[in-house]
Amino acid sequence: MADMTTNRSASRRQTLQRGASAALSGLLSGYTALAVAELVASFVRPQAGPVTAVGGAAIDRTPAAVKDFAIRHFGTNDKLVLQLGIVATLGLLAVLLGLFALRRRRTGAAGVLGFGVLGAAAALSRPDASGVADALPSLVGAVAGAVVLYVLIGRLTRPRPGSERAVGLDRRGFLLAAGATALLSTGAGALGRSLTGRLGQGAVASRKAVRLPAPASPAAAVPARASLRVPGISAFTTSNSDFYRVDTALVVPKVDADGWRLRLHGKGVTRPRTYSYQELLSRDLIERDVTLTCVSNEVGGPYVGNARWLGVRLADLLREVGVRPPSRGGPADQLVARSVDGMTLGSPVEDVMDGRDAMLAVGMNGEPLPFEHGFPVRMLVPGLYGYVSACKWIEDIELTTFAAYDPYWVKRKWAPRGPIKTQARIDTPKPFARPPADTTVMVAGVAWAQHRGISGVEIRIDDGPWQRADLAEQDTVDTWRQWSFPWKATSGSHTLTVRATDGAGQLQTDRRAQTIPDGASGWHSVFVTPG
Ligand SMILES: Nc1nc2c(c(=O)[nH]1)N[C@H]1C(S)=C(S)[C@@H](COP(=O)(O)O)O[C@H]1N2
Ligand SMILES: [Mo]
Repeated sequence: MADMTTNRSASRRQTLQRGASAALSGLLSGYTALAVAELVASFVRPQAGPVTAVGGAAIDRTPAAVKDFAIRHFGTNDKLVLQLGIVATLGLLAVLLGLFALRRRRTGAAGVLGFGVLGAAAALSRPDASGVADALPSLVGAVAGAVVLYVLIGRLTRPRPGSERAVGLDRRGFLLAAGATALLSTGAGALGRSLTGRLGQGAVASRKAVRLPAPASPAAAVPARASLRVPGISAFTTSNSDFYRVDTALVVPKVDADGWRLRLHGKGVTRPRTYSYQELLSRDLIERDVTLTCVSNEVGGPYVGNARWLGVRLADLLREVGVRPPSRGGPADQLVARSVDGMTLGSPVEDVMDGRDAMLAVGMNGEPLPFEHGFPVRMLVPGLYGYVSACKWIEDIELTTFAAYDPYWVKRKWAPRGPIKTQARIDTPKPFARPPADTTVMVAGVAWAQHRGISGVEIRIDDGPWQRADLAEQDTVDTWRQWSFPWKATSGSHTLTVRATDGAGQLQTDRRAQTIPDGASGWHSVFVTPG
């Protein structure tokens, strides 16, 4: 009796061990597949790796509302969250495949190959896919993963030497094989990573070598009184490291400026041509302060920043190649910019050529563009949200019509035209702050209505009357404007609300709108409890 119990618990322990080992085999198979894929991708194209390709495909297929939610809640971490989600999902699937392979070894291994085919399909479907070679990382990785699963599961089901049982657990053999797999895969992954890192070095060197010329048309110094000395207010000029980043790129494109070309062509372009980076640098450059805003910025949100940009006036280039705006009879009303990663953004030709400082920017706050912000060249159109104007890593400009072509975001239900809505934001005090009561609390923030300017900001305490805030000096109509309001804070809970009036005298609407399809509107409020 006692003997039977021991036997039963021993066999249960062995079943558990086999299950755990099978799960581990599945994980190691997935790990090997990804590591080998990473190594192969370093030869093909880093972006062709399965996690990046599947992630990119997922981003493109994410409904606008979900994407908006992700940007809002994870901010610039949205991509990290996505990639971790993909890896966690793959891990789970790998464990299941491992357990399944214990019963059906061949079919389990074939399952790994199946996932490889899916990864390859995702890679080939990317807009920046370079050709069939993009399928290789997923396929080769999957073959390696399938072999690993087949061999490891074999160790679990092979007759144990000296055992009477038909199948048993060759523990030593399994652990040796598993250890070797882990080691080799880690080596392959690390090698892939370092090779990929080296790939970007040409681009890094080309950026280091850039000497930005002095602008032919410099910006005036930022007026000293454009910056208020209030603790907690946004800096008037946003540093490059603090500048928000919004894009769909899971891997930041590292473009070598020396090989970079910009093609300019399309409807009404009588002399299509291509520009090199040096050709752009040797032209007359303009330097301008411009505040950039994302259409996904909620009321009170962080996706807005102000920088000093250096670049080529885009309207000049367009005129040189024969483009006329629609108001002068030009046949194209939409300018579609395309980036090296296949993003497309469309701007109204009329806006670009109406005299505002639309530019192809090469410099940001005195430096060549950072890679994250579009090196070597990006577009900027003051007054338009980023998604219809601010193409980073630009390589192609095509003149077309709004009727003929929907760019990336428009295909995903965002509005074809995106002029920036007037907004004001309270930077300080922060929501739920508890400043000392019966003191003067400085309420302060920024307001923006690019290309129209800000002529007034008002504050309301609870349901009280609107009161004028003090405005800092305006830099230009294309920049945000700081404001402050000394508030005699009384104890209790209070809601502070802000609203702005643009340069044309138009009061900011209180109508609440979500970010989709053409930008959030409504007044920003902050709830505080002095005490
Ligand atoms: N190539 C590329 N350019 C892009 C995007 C993108 O996803 N890819 N996003 C646009 C959007 S929505 C915005 S708001 C701005 C943000 O620019 P920033 O990241 O430099 O702040 O870039 C624009 N240019
Ligand atoms: Mo955006």
